[in-house]
Amino acid sequence: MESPPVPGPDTLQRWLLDMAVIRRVEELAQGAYQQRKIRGFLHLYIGQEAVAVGSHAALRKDDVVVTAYRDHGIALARGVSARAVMAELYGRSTGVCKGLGGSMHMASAEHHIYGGYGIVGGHVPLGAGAALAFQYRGESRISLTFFGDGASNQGAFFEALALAQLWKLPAIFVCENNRYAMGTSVERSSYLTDMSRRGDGVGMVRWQFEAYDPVVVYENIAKAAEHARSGAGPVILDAQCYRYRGHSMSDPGKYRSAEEVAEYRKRDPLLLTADRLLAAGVSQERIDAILAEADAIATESVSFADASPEPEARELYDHTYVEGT
Ligand SMILES: Cc1ncc(C[n+]2csc(CCOP(=O)(O)OP(=O)(O)O)c2C)c(N)n1
Ligand SMILES: [Mg+2]
Repeated sequence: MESPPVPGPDTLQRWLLDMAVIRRVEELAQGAYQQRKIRGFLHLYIGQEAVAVGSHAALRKDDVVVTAYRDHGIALARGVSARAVMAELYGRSTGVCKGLGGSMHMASAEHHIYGGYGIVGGHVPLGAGAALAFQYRGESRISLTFFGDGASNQGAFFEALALAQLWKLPAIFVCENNRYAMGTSVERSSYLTDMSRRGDGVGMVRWQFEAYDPVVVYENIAKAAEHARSGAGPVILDAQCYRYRGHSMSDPGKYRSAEEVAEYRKRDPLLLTADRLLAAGVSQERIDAILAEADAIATESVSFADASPEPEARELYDHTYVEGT
């Protein structure tokens, strides 16, 4: 397989902006949660931004992405606006799911992100199903399903792999291996910690890579996408990453040390991308301007969400089934 073209400084600046928007949206969402403006669950993506942005860059617009509940960053990377994500977190009618989905259920047919699911591992068959639809209809689209290291021990996940490989579905399965499932480290839950090896049992093409730098993510997902799109069958990847914040807002994070988090922060996706830009001759002033732009986009999304109306009670049963069929 040929290597994809290395992204130039303009592309890298866009990726830095996209990752910085994700981070600021998450930081501001955390603040809004503490003010009780956002209720329910809130699982932040901070630290994993390179996975979402690098993957999106390697996909076509109409490829389908499916993920679990740590989904805000992935929706943003797919092109859902900061406004629509923040308003969804606030439960407002201007949200991407009209305020009825909330944090764990970001979905947009227009952006080809098919959720956002709370049942760990339960969504992996949906990614295989989307790929089956593409194969059945003779389309050259692929699906990319994200899941966690914790989900890699779940039954539905294994069943999806078995059928995907048997039918050579145009699917990529990407484990966002952020080292923890709630408070349980991957070493405590799994004998094999490279989750791509879950594919060995069914004979699936697989590999592991470090997913802190969006360029590296892009290169790996592009190779997997080329393989899946060619009709050669699915690919399973283990993307090594890290989340800086707790599992959800109620997690004090006592199962890991501050030193460990600090160690991973040295591989921060925004930092690595800024370093790449500096090395390419882009000025620190320009990088600061990108970060300021991200802050403005995220801040404005909060004002938008705050000013948006709540859905009406009568909408409770709407938007569940396809209408007019
Ligand atoms: C079937 C099922 N079992 C348990 C839970 C409770 N639960 C929610 S998140 C989670 C951890 C999953 O960790 P991982 O797959 O690594 O994803 P991450 O949170 O790290 O993104 C668990 C056990 C659930 N939601 N669904
Ligand atoms: Mg995890």
